[in-house]
Amino acid sequence: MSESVERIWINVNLATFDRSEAAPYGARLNQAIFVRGDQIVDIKAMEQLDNLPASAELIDGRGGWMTPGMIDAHTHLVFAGNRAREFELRLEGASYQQIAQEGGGILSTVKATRAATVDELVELAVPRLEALMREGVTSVEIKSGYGLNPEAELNMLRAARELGRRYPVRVSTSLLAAHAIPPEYKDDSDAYIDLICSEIIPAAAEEGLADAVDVFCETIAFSANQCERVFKAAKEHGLGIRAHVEQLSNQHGAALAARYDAWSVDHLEWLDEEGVEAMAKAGTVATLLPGAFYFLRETKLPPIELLRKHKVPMAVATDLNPGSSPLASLRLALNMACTFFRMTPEEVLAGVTRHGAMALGQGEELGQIRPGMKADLLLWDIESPAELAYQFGVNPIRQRIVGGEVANV
Ligand code: DI6
Ligand code: FE
Repeated sequence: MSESVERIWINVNLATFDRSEAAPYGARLNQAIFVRGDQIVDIKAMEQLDNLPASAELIDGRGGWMTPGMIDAHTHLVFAGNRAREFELRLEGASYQQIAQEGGGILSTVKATRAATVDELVELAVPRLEALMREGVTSVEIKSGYGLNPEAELNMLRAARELGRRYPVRVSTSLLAAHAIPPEYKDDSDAYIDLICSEIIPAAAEEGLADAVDVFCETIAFSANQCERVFKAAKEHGLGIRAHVEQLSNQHGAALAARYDAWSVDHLEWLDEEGVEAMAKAGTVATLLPGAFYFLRETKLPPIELLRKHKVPMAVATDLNPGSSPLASLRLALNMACTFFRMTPEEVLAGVTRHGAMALGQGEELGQIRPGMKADLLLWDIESPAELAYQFGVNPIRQRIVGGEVANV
């Protein structure tokens, strides 16, 4: 397809999520949207349309709603094995932390993932990725973190990159080597951090496999000091920074990551106001993960009011992973963020568009409908945008558009 192809969607209502639009959802009713190549080039009200370029392809939206493509800014969708047995154990009374401490949990997924080839990892991830795409995901972040040695960590990222080449979806990758302490370093987690900083990060950067690094800052994983070393190494290699923080306890990881200009800090149930202030100052996004909150039956709520008070942008993501959030539906995550966290439909939808893009360091190109942005768009058979957060289990998507091309799944 040549760069100059122009497509015009007419008769669409736009939920632009453009901050300069005053209406809720940045809504503009009855519009035409002009796309050239992979970019949005113009938006006009239908009544202001005069003669349209004869060469353009016209697509009639028939009064449907268009939103930016949905961005799932936190997933672990590349992995092998499954944790159904652990689910049974938890239902018999074991806790997530207990299972982790006894060598189950993340480490059982590590065993299966290390044994898989890159091709196998890709094949296993396909149904998860397709499920997300079918519901409107056009960008997805994928983490490593079940390899925990140089070869297996890089293989996970290779699988993630391969998924992005095979499918019409933008894949952004995070190196999460600091996810759990590997069995080989059971008694010397500092030596594993050395390995991450001196070998794994440089190799991932060299091969262009990682857009960012991620860490799990938690009593059952890595200390704030250890995470800081990873952030320093990431900075030296020009990688973005994100972090799992304040999920099960308050280790003050959010404030630390914000000091390193993190794009996003995620989970945040135990976040305090000091952390929120640090995030506001740094422009770090709060990525909320209601799937993990639900599946681990957490009761401590993330401090939504404080995040609102300090105007911290909030993203919402699935955290799709085998242990704490086996959730391959961003639409259901939207609903959960409303029901559990009392976020509004407008907030959660901004969380998978404008703020999801910011959480990936891509806020200048993705997540809003306005000229200059990439034409990643969804056309929905709905009467109001709130329906996308209200209902789940039905899929009112009519068209999925990535980089200006219709790419239905
Ligand atoms: N927090 C989580 O909820 C996931 N990782 C993390 O750092 C859990 C991953 C797993 O249990 O496999
Ligand atoms: Fe996660």
